[in-house]
Amino acid sequence: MASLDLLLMHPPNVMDFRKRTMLLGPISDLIPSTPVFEMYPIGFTTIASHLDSKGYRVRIANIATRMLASKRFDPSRFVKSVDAKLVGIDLHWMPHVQGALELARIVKVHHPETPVVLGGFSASYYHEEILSKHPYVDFVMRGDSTEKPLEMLIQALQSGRPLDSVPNLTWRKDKGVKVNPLTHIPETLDEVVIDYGLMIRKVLRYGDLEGHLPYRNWKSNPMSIAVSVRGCTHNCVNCAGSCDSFAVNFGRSKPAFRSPKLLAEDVATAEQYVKGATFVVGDIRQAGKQYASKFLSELGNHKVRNEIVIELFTPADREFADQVAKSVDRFSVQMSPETHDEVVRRAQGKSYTNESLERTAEAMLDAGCGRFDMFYMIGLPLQTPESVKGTVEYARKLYTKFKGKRLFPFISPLAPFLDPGGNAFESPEMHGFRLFASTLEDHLKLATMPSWKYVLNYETVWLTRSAIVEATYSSGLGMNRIKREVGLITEEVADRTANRIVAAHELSNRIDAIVGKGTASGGEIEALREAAMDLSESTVCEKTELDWTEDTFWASVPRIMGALVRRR
Ligand code: B12
Ligand code: SF4
Repeated sequence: MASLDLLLMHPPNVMDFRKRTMLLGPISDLIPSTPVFEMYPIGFTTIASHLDSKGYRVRIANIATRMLASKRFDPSRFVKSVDAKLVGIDLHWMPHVQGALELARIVKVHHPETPVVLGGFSASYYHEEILSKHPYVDFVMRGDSTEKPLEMLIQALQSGRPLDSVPNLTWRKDKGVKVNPLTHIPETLDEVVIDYGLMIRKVLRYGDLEGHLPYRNWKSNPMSIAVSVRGCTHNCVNCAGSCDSFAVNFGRSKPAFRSPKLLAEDVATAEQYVKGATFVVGDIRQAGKQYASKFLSELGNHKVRNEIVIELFTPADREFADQVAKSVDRFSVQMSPETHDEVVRRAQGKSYTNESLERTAEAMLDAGCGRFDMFYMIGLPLQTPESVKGTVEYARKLYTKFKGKRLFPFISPLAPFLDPGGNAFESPEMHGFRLFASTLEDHLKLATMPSWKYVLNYETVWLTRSAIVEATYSSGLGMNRIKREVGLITEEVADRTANRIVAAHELSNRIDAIVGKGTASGGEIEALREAAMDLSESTVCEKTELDWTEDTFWASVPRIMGALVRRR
C-alpha cells in the first residue's frame, strides 16, 4: 500500500484498559459509547473529507472500537503495520489523556521518524504542557477548525518548508516550544466539507469496518450527525464548549454556523447512506428564529425520512413544535434541564422554569415527537444530596404527568472530569468547586485510578466525591423504581438494573476499602478486574433505553449500495 498522507487514530480512554481494574460505572451510560469512550470526534470526518477533496490519502483507524471488537487486536502490531507520513491522534475529550499520549508513544516506538500531531479541545487547552513534557508528540494543532491548517502542515512537511507560517500550530523550535498565532478561526461553517459517503468508501478501500465505526454498537444502533455550529451562545458553568470558553481557549468571539441550506443538505445526504436517526448538533434556534425556520423549510423540501433528533437549550413554544413536525417525518428531542431545582439550574447557567420546561415537553409530544429525553446531572453548583433526591421525585411527577407519552428523564453524574477550560474549572472557588487536578500531568494520574470516584477531578462544596458516588447509585435506584412503577420498563429489566446498581455500589465500596489502605494497584485490586469490567456498562439504566431507532446497520446496506452506484 502506498504511504498515507495522514493516519487519524482515535484511542480508548486508557490504552491498556483490557488489563486494568477500572470501575467506570455510570460515566458513559447516557451516550452511545462504552466507558472507554470509543466514539471519535465528528471532526475526523470533516478533516478526512477536506483532505480527500484535495487529493490526499487519509485513513481513519478507531483503535478503541477495534480493541473492543476483538481481544486479539493488538494496537501496537497495527501501528507497526501502517505506513503514514503523518499521524494524527485526537485528544479532544479529556478522558482520553492517557490513551492519546500512550498511542503517540507507540507510534514513535515503531516509526521514530514519523511526526505525530495531536488535536481537539483538550490538546488545544494543554498544548504547551504536551509539547514541553511529551517528546513523542511533535505538534499540537489548536482550535475548533483545523481542516485547512492541517492541510498547510502536510504541505509544509512534505515540501520541507518552514512551519512558522502554519496557523494554529504549536511545535518545537530551537529546543523550545513555539506557539504560532491562532489565526484560523472561520466565521461560518460553510466551507466545511462533509462527505458522508467517504467513510463507506474508506471501509471498502481498507477492508476495515470496525476501524471506521464511530462507536461499538453503531451496527445495531446506527446514527449520523449533522453539525449546525462550532461554539455556543450559552454559558453553562461546567462546560468547555461554552461561549466564554470558546472565546478564551479557541479564539472564537462568536459561534460559526452552517448555513441552514447546507445543514439541511447534510441531513439529506446522511440519509442516503444511513437508515437511522440523524442527530443535529446544537440548538437550531441559536442563530435566531429565521435560521431555524429556513432550516426546517429546507428540510421539508428534501422530504427527509430518517428520524431527526434536535437539541433544545431553552424552552420552545407550540409554534416551533408544529413547525418541526411539519418539516420532517419523524423527530425526537433532547433537552438538559440538569436539575428540578430552579435555583441550582440558574447557578449552572440556565435560567428557565420547570413550568416552561413542561410546557415545552407537552408541545413537542402533542406535535408528534417520537421521544423527549430529559437529562439531569449530579455535581452541579449549590446541589446537595437532598436536591438530587428532589430531582428523582420530580422525575416521578413527570412520568405520571406524561404517562404513555414517551417522555424519558435520565440522571447521571458529571464525570469523569469537570471540563478544563470551562468557567467552573477556571474559577473553581467562585462556583463552589474543588479541583483534584489542574495540569495535564494531574489528569494523567487520575485517569488510571481503579474506580470512577477516584478519577473524578472535582468535588463541590455541597457534594464531596463520596457524596457524588452515593447520590448517583441511589438516584439510579430511585429512577429505576419509578420506571418500574409506571410500567415504562419490564419487571425483568427493572430487576436486572437494580441488581447491577447494587453490585456496582458494593464493588465501589470494596475498592474504597483497598484504596483506603494506601494502595490503588496490586493483587487485591487486580482480582476485581473482571467484576469491574462487567459492572462498568449500563449501570443506572439499560443503554438500549436511549436508542432512537429500531433500524440496524443492515437496513442501511441498500441505501449505501444505491448511493455508491449513483456516485459513479
Ligand atoms: C456533540 C457533542 C458530543 C457528541 C459527540 C459528537 C462527536 N462524535 O464528535 C456526544 C453527545 C456523543 C458527546 C459525548 C461526549 N462529550 Co461532548 N460535546 C459535544 C458538543 C456539544 C459539540 C461537539 C463538538 O465537538 N463540536 C465540533 C467541533 C468543534 O469539533 P470537531 O469537529 O469534532 O473537531 C474539530 C476540532 O476539535 C479539531 N480536532 C478534533 N480532533 C482532532 C484530532 C486531530 C489529530 C486534529 C489535528 C484536530 C482535531 O479539528 C476538528 C475539525 O476542525 C461539545 C460542546 C461544544 N459546544 O462544542 C461537547 C464537548 C466536546 N463534549 C464534552 C464531553 C466531556 C463529552 C463526554 C466525555 C461526556 C461524557 N462523560 O459522556 C462524551 C465523550 C464521548 C466519546 N468520545 O465517546 C466536553 C469536552 C470537554 C473536554 N475538554 O473534555 C464538551 C466541550 C462540552 C461538554 N461538556 O459536553 N459530545
Ligand atoms: S452545556 Fe451549555 S454551554 Fe455547553 S454546549 Fe450545551 S448549551 Fe452550550
